[in-house]
Amino acid sequence: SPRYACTANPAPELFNTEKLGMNSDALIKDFKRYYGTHLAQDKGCASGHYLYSSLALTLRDRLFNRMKHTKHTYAEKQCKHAYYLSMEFLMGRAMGNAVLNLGLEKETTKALNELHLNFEDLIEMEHDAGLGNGGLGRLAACFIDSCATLQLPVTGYGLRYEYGMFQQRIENGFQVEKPDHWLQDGNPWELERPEFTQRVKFGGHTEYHPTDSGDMKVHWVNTNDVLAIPFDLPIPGYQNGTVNVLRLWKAGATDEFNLEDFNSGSYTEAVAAKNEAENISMVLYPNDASENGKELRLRQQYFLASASLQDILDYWVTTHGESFDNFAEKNCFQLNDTHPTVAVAELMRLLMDEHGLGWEKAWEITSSTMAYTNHTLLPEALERWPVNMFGRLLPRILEIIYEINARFLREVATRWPGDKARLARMSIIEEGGEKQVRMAHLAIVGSFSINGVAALHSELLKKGLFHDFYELWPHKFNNKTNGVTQRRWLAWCNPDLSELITDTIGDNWITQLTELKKLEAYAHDKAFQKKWHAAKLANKQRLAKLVKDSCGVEFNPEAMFDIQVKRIHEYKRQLLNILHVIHLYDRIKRGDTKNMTPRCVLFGGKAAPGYVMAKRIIKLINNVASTVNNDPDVGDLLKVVFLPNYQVSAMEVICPAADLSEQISTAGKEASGTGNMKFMMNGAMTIGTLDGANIEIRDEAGAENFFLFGLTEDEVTELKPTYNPRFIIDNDADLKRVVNLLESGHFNQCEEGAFDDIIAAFTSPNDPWMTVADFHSYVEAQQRAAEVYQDKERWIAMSIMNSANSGMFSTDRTMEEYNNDIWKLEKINPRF
Ligand code: HBZ
Repeated sequence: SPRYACTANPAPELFNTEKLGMNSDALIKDFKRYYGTHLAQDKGCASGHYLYSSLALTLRDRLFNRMKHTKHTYAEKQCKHAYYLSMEFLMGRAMGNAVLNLGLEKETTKALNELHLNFEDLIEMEHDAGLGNGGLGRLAACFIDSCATLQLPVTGYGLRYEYGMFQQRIENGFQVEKPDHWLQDGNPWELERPEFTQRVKFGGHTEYHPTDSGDMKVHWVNTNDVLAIPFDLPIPGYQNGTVNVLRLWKAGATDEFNLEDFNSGSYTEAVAAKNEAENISMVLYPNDASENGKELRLRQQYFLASASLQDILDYWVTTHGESFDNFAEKNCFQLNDTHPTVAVAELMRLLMDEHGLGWEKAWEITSSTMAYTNHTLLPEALERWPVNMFGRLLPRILEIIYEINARFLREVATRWPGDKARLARMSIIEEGGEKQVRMAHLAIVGSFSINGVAALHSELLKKGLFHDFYELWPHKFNNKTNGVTQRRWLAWCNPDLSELITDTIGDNWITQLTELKKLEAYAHDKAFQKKWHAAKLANKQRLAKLVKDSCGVEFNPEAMFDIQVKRIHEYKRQLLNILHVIHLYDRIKRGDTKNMTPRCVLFGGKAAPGYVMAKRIIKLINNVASTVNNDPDVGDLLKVVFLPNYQVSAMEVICPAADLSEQISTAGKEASGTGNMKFMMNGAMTIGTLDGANIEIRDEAGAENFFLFGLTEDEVTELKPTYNPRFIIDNDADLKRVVNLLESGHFNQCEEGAFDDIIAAFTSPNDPWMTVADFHSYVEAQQRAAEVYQDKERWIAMSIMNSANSGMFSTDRTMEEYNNDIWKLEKINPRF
């Protein structure tokens, strides 16, 4: 638009950005100006929202100045840049993180005190940015935090969903979904950038026109275009002057769209057409493990890939002109699962159709800049798109995918002549029945690096799912064990423990998490143990208050806090946990309570709205909870809650308060897990299977500081053909009583048959999650944990050992590895 063309020639001093004060006086001055002038508030209306906004805007100024400066420094250095393409960034709240990373904690508190305001109250006003489902989305948020702290030139690209992850209410024990209109009060942390708007094509058809040189030029015409409008979010590093960018795209209607319909006089069609365009970034799909194959989802994926790549290529052309010779040396794209993988074909299209490169050159660039991270082995989560739908929506992209596939299959045929079955297995296009595009195969063929997210997971990818590809290209495969950022997940969310740690070993751990190892020396120090325990107790009191406020149940902070929070999925086995709760309840009812450790069991997590079994499991947990909590025989020995609406800000209260972290997936099913790392860092003990990153957690903590149970991945595979859960139940008196209680309808007195489907599922020989197989071993591990908990000193020592050995689970380490092995970026210090 001409409005954004650079025509004026202002005085150079316009571009000298003033440095803003970082003390409480400067903060107060800005706060008052925002509150009184910018937001026009006065003494009549001290609503929390405007107070929150005034502080947010005050902080944002300091972030944006650094963001601008960081960007200029990158441009000046002409450094290599990496782009993290992800359909999800589960950011949570921004305010606390901004204050911590700007180094303004003391000054902000001081400023607010002088204004008779309370920092915690303002923080609670902020709505979570829930632009993700779970682990994969939160991982993206931790990654960009660590990149900024490591001063790596990395930009995140995602979608600015109008509605984030749904809000979960519990009604009569059932999950009810409510829309999450997180933007309704505005978002002070974002900056709209209309001057970088892009145009994304959909539909239409392709035409081939010969050029003067005799080549064919492809025109993708008659398309329905959608505008992509970027919004930038500042991603601050830890007190280092770097502020990177997360650029989120919002969909908008083009002008012609409106004009055409306006001219033909059809007002309603014009509005409807506008909606169709704007719908693309309307809502986050709430499925975390299965694909629903909806066309709107494919639109979202292409919208993200196309807008982001065009943005990056525009920047390249402005800075380097139309030569792409050095492009691959200066750019790298990390694909967060297959969701943005259509980027492989889109980059080919842009390089060939828009920038005139030939196939070979374009492929050389594409296949040396794309890198793919896999997050799951579950077959139902592997993305496939019907070829018909794909061709209708993205005809040019489908042509390119076919050509990529044809060339790829020739390579396979040369390597394994005559192996038809292998060709069919490896093809990007799945034949037989409705033809499908296999997005994982496109990602593998188009990328120079393919990684899993924990050691076991990466091995299983090579052994199973991607074995054929591993045989062809072993050098592409690597592991990058996940992590979490200790800034949010220890320094920010657990101030009492952080202070104790810093007082003891200094504060280097905030950017060098392996420093925590020094705490080992204090594991048996009585005075230190006492302080460690006091911090944990205070955190448990804070969580008890949250539980009381949201569930009406009293948690006794002296009891063991036994916690499982994560998406509700059969493979994660919340069911196994609730069966153990029923077992404890049964023991209490039978009077078998000698030496029983009082426990408070907390569940939290959302079920995909269409996942019937997961929703039933929530109902079962709630029914068991109400039976247990209302039974006078149980008293303080056992309390159970399902905490509604588990989200990032809830985890900030939960993980500092946990004693026992439940990581109990069927071995071989959880790619990594990251909640397990947050709990460990905050001094919780893990009860877990040998799955995902649990294995590495146990290696680091020491086997004696981990409650291990269950079948290994090999044993699961081996047992499968002869698995007989009814036989196991009949031969385990504890489990038999649990199943009898369930079958008797004890937990569904006026809801006949409510749990029949659950019982049928876990008693079936075809139960893929093998809950019954692990029950006995789980109960034993729980009993060990309960016994150790009674030995307070021992438990505290183990808690310290877990925290002390959590050093490798920082995303700082993960990002160093991505950078050393995949991105190869130079660290840039903007010296703000
Ligand atoms: O990614 C998770 C894995 O289950 C977990 O083990 C791992 O730690 C984490 C980070 O690597 N996967 C997800 O969270 N997946 C999704 O949320 C998802 C979202 C949309 C989809 C499919 C999966 O279409």
